[in-house]
Amino acid sequence: MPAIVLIGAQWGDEGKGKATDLLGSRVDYVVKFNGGNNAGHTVVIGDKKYALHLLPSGILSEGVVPVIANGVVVDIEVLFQELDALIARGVDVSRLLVSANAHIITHYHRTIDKVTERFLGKRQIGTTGRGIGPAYADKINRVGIRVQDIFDEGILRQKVEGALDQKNHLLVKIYNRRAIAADEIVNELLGYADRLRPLVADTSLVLNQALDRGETVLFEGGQATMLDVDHGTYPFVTSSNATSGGAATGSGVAPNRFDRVIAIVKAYTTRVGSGPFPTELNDESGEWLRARGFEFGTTTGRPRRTGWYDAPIARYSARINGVTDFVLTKLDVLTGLKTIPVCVAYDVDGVRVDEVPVSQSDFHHAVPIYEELPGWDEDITGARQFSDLPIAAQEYVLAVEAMSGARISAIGVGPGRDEIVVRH
Ligand code: 2SA
Ligand code: GDP
Ligand code: MG
Repeated sequence: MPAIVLIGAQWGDEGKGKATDLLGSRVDYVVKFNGGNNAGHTVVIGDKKYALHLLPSGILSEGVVPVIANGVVVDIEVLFQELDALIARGVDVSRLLVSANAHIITHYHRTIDKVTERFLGKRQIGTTGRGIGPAYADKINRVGIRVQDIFDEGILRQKVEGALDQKNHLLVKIYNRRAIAADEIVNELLGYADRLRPLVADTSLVLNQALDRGETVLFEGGQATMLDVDHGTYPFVTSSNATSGGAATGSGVAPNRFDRVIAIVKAYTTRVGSGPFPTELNDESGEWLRARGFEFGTTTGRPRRTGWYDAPIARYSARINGVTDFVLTKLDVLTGLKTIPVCVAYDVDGVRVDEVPVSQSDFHHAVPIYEELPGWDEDITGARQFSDLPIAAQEYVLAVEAMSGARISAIGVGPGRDEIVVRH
């Protein structure tokens, strides 16, 4: 399995960090190809808990080369803070590589993210406020600053001045904020150059050469399918391609080199931020799921919205991403329910719809059609084989698998590194 893509099937926080960490011992490179420090991946190793934002989860695996590829937006201050925090905990971070083509999140991107959200009022996206959208907007507008620009003061100054021409007009005239001086940004970025220089590489070349040697590369998606800027619930999405196609454009590794696409899917559904969510529960069941699953943002601490499993979303993910395997996580959270509702289709204005509707307004008012599956009471956190699971839990997995469009190859039964059932 030389090139594996691992992505989120729903709205994020499915447990991608744990799944990446699990595969870590068997891979040579772990590549982050989209997003930035809006991601929040929790990895639990023994009694230690790590929350990673910008760094790929593979940084915790000995011998793995973690790579921040060209598709990522990098807040360099955050990068060094995260590295320092790991160094203080004894993690070896010396192998990290950062693409020379990755774009940089600056102070003005963070400011614009926050003020735009405030001005949107009721229509706000519920962003993480990390400057992600404005940094990608600059990339597409061709006024972005790339990692390589930091090593050429003349170019850097020119680019920052160009970007600020537009931004300052917006900040001062529209948002009533103070103008940002180019010098302030240039000096801050130049201050990072010496520490950053040894990490910077042509990561597309490095990764393709590794694949040529038969080494294994894992591409770890940030956010998830339903937050993808093209395939998610636009405009309530992040600003990058979190689907498997993003692994190719975001890394410079061609699509025909990918062997497997693993989608992480939670045994129920959560979402942070605004936007449609058909199976959302605004009652005690939703509270129960949030408390049992500890559903609070890893980056912002925000309570996550919660709801039942949505099979049309899983099927949509299987299709958009070319999923070869699902990892079904957090099955243990459902223990104790008498019956478990699973959404099998939607009712849209009195018509049964089996797929995620292409019309956003249809999706907004889609009403889930549920099938009730029997629950179980037994503690399943000690299960390691499929046959260790109670029959009702086995049947839940098989029923969900039959509706979701790809094989469920592993099942999460707890947050710990070893709390997993692998199906052979
Ligand atoms: P942004 O900041 O521009 O990417 O926000 C746009 C939308 O994308 C959602 N988004 C996320 N959803 C779930 N998890 C994310 N990461 C953190 C976590 C979130 C946190 O792992 O818990 O801590 O709050 C993540 N990142 C972005 C976001 O909610 C907006 O809906
Ligand atoms: P990511 O963004 O997809 O990496 O997911 P997060 O780390 O933001 O959120 C997933 C949360 O679920 C983390 O707190 C994990 O430790 C936890 N987790 C992962 N898999 C399981 C599981 O199978 N069972 C339980 N109970 N927790 C899990
Ligand atoms: Mg997360």
